[in-house]
Amino acid sequence: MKEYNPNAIEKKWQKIWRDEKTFKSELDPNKKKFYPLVEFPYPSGQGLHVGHPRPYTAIDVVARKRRLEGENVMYTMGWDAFGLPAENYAIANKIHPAIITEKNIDHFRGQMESIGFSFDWDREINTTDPEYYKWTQWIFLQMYKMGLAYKSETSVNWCPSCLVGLANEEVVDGKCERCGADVEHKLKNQWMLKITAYADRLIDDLDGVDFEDRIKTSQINWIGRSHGADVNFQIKGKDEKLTVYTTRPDTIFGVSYMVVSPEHPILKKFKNEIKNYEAIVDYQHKASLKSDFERSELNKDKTGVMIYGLSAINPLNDKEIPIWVSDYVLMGYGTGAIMAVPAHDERDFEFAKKFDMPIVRVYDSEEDLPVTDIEKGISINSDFLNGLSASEAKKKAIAYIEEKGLGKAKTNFKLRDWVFSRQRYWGEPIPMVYCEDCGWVPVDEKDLPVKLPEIESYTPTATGESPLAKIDEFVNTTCPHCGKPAKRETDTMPQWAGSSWYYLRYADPHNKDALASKEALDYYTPVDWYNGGMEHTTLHLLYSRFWHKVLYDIGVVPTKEPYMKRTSHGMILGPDGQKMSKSRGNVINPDDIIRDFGADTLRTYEMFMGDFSSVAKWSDEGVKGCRKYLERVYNLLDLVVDGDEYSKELEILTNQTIKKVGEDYENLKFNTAIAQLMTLSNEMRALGKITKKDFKTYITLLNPVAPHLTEELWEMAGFDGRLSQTSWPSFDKNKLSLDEIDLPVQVNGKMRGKIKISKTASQEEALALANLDNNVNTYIKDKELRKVIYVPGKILNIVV
Ligand code: ANZ
Ligand code: ZN
Repeated sequence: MKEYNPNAIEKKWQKIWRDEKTFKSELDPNKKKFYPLVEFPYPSGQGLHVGHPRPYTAIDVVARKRRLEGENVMYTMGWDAFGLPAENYAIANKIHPAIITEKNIDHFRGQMESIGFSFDWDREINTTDPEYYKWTQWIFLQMYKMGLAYKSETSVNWCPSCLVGLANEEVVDGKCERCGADVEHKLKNQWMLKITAYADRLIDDLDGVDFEDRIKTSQINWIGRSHGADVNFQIKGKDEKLTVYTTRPDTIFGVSYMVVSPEHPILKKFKNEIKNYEAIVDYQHKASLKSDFERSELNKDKTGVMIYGLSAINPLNDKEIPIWVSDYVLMGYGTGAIMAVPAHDERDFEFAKKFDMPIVRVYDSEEDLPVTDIEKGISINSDFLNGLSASEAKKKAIAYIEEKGLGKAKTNFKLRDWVFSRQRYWGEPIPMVYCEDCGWVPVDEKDLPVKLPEIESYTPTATGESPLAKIDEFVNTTCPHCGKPAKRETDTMPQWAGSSWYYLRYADPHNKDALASKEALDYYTPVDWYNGGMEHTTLHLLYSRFWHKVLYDIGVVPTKEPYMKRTSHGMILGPDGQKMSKSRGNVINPDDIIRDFGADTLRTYEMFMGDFSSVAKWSDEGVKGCRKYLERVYNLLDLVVDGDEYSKELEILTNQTIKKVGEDYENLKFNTAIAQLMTLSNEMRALGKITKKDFKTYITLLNPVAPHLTEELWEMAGFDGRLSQTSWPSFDKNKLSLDEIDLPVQVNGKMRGKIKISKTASQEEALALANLDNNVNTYIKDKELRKVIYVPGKILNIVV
């Protein structure tokens, strides 16, 4: 008996796969392609974390299985390498971020190779390579030409510690997602991408893809489409209307006051008419110190100031109502003004309670106020809407408002345009030039890429401008339009840029004339299956779907959607059940697991540790258990005897296992697949000898999870060629369940024993076997059988 030595086996096979290019995929229209994808990592200085291999292994299992099934699998890896950590390290240590990035990439690649992923390394990409970001810039230019990229003076979320503008998505609970500092607001002229122009399609096209429900739901909520109406309220005695956006025009008879946001232009416009203008200015100042998050989700204790000197008229019942200023109404949504219906809106209810405003019910129900559930009650106190359900009333109210010219139906989105400028060095330069005469002019496509210049200091300027602004040779250029001296844009793109289209580049990574050839895109895209973290559902996944649709509209890609299927894995927690972090000291390094137990153990454990889509806690005992299991598999080789058929005793279980493992791998149920394989190996050991065919099938089924060990066993058993080039076993439908049962035998109505017999056996066979059973035999021996009642598969009843 030889000893299982994973370190030697794994290095050996990794070298063979590299030398033989085992996992290379080539465009071949005669073969069915399969394009699985995992999110490419940011190559951080810390190296790979045990969280990374979970999705990579899972999709590697599927990729390896599909290859064995004969599909042309393109499984790839690359580096999303622009970003703040490398730049911050560069600032602190005065080393070019490109140098740090390259070092980190080498480290990551080495670690991944040591886990034995079946990536086609010839397709490796790096978003910081000018040959790559040339195309990121090219896509930006196409968007600019389509009117989807524009400059706008916007209030940006400004992190005073990172000195960088943040996208809304990078602000978590009012704090910078990276460093935790309180985010401030700052006005800046920034490049924006008009993702809102695609909001409807980003929701509607979800119908055509197979994404996990939780992923679809979170995208839909993030985009936040709502249907309602813009309704105009006359300002009393003025030639001016105050327009509100409401999703509940059916509640308009319940309006008891209006509220405008502190930034609403009407305040300045009527400053002379407003009697308490000073108090309002004071309130405006207080509101400016709060974030949107504090003003909305966190806003429990409502504040506000009533406007003296202005009032509004409800267009449906002509009642005069007061107008308030309050910070719970945001300027950036709808029209920045609302009609308040305290009986049926939670926020308005809180406000009305605090300031003692009238509360008028317009839906009849048993519940306490506020009744916000649209299903509850029928309309009351509402004139022509009385008696209707909310959905009927809503339709009727909108029709009425439109007919009378009081407003119009309106769809609104929570989604905002994407702030695309960063005042940082380590990102793709935005390929735009500013000319005094021509304004903003795009760089000629033939002059791409606009490369990042070498610079001395990466520190952003105190004014918040990019470090590139200090490099005269970079900034000063000529206008692509008129040829006069002009200045380059010095902002760079956000980290989300390069990852918005990388899956297209894998199809044809070395192309110099296009982001990928049409032939390659037609063959390989869309991605068949994309797995990634839930935390990327609203950012990366939405951004890349948006870019893809833009490319679809200009005929660059053949499909509307980039990814046909999207799944998400759960996070791996430390052994203490907490999120792994350096400060907690609960971080597990995959290198240590590979050194002590082997890559196949790491892979098996990560697939066995629990339900793939849920969080799972690391367990050292679990790792040891998986290692023991693989040792037992290694020793199965000693049981192998000649034989081209399955052992009779194992035939049913083997067929069941082929079916279950194949289905489970496809459904991300790796833990139950491995449990089934463990059961089969236990049966094999109990039997004491197995045929070559038993063994061959067994190691083929396990191969996607433990590829090195099984490939080695294949070779040791003397099978032909390589396991990775054999084919996936098929099961026999007729051999999935055991035909034999334990048939109860009664003598004179009393249970006397059980016999093992086929469900379809004849009465003669049953009687013969009953005679052979010692216990039954004592009751029927030498007796005359008066009657025999035999129900095949159920019972044998003998009367003597
Ligand atoms: C009257 C009303 C009655 C409302 C009712 C709701 C319930 P969603 O669904 O999120 O789109 N609203 C509109 N603009 C706002 C703003 N700028 N800041 C804060 N709140 C605003 O929400 C739309 C509803 O949010 C609108 O419908 C409006 O209140 C409020 F029983 O109008 B509603
Ligand atoms: Zn010019």
